[in-house]
Amino acid sequence: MSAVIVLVTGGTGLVGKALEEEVRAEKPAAAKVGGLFHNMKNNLDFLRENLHINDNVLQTAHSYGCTKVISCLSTCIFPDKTNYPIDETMIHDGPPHQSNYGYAYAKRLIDIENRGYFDKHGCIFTSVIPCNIFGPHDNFNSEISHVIPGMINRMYKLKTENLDIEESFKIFKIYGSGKPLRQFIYSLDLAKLIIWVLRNYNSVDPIILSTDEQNEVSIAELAKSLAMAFNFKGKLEFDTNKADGQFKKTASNKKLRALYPDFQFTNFDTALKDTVNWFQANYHSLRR
Ligand code: GFB
Repeated sequence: MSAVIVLVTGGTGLVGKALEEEVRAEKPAAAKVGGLFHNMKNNLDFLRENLHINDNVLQTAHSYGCTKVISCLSTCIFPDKTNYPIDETMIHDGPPHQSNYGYAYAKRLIDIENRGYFDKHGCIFTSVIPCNIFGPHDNFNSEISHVIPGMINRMYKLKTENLDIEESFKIFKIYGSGKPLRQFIYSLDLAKLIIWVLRNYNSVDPIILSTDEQNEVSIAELAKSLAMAFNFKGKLEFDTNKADGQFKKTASNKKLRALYPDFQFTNFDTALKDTVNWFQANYHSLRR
């Protein structure tokens, strides 16, 4: 019986650490990722660095005889002007949102390169398309992070600094209008689904790994859930000088549900509270 070696690139990051909890693995480098504001300022770097990483990982995997590779794309790579819900057939149907075109085009080319390795060498190099991911071991640096870790870091600081000010007088700034809609997947759920894909999904065609469409929340609702998780007693206000980014990227998980109907996603508020607790318990050693 040949040994199954699971190589996790990006083993120190959000998804890599979640996968590590699922399987013991090695830890090399995976992708250049970041939130809306980091992408907006650095589209060229997101394009070039991810193109290099993607091609190196796939070329090295092939040269070492890897029989299967699962790459992570993202629901933000889909066309900005599209019909909803988005599904796996729509990746290349039009330009992505201007805010993250570098990352989006680099990730779309993984799908193209996967098909090339399949056509020429028969490799099962495939990809999964998660919605917005959050959880322990994320990058909480509020300058470059995604919305959930960014908000967690900022709300924690608002609560724990300037203790001479009554918390009910403190104001938490939600960047943008709060109107954009997002689906969020807990990193530990995503890790379980990636292991399921490794063991059971053998198509080169990408598969969306997202929570259900009806679980989509607005950024304003997210901020309220986070205030509950922190027991924050202050006010929530919108900083509309900051960009909203894509209004929505509602993705259908119909293909996943058809193949894996009994998968249970962690309750969003429970996952958010677990992430806040992890952040507070690891504040002095985490990436922020
Ligand atoms: O996760 P996020 O940064 O990226 O979410 P996207 C951005 C949305 O959250 C915008 C609002 O509507 C922001 O105005 N927001 C509110 C905040 N407060 C904050 C905050 O403190 N930090 C951040 N970052 N946003 C990304 C893509 O889009 O999705 C990436 O740019 C990647 O390439 C990622 O694919 C998954 O969801 O808008």
